[in-house]
Amino acid sequence: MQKTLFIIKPDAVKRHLVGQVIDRIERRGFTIERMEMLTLDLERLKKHYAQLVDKPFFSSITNYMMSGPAIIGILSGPGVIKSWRDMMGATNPGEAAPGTIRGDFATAPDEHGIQNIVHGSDSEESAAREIELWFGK
Ligand code: DAT
Ligand code: MG
Repeated sequence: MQKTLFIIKPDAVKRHLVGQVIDRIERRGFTIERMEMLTLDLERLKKHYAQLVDKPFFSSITNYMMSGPAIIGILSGPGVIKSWRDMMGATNPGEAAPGTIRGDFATAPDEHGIQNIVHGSDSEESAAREIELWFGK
């Protein structure tokens, strides 16, 4: 059974969208294996987004991701990595299709950068790495 890390980001928590996102997860039939609310820390965010630390917008990502509590957890289900990414939609909300979480709920990028509601691991390797980073072995 495949597993993936998911995050419901601080903008979604502030905008009271947690229930609607979890509703979509459950309707799709994924199992929530772990789930907790916490304010993400810079040290682990640097590891989580290791491929982006050198980008000019990296501080906008960490400011956003630490701007309030987030929901972080583990989903399991057949093909959950790609399936959850499909449900999330494109990274830039302006390009995310209607019917996707980002397409339906995310706000347009502004001077604070991209705020796009949810995270999902992008491969089996990322999923294993991210699950260990946030939840341990
Ligand atoms: P995704 O979250 O779809 O996996 P990613 O891993 O490439 O996308 O990037 C992680 C987050 O960083 C993304 O959700 C929003 C932010 N981000 C990515 N590319 C960006 C860009 N060009 N400008 C501003 N923020 C960006
Ligand atoms: Mg990513």
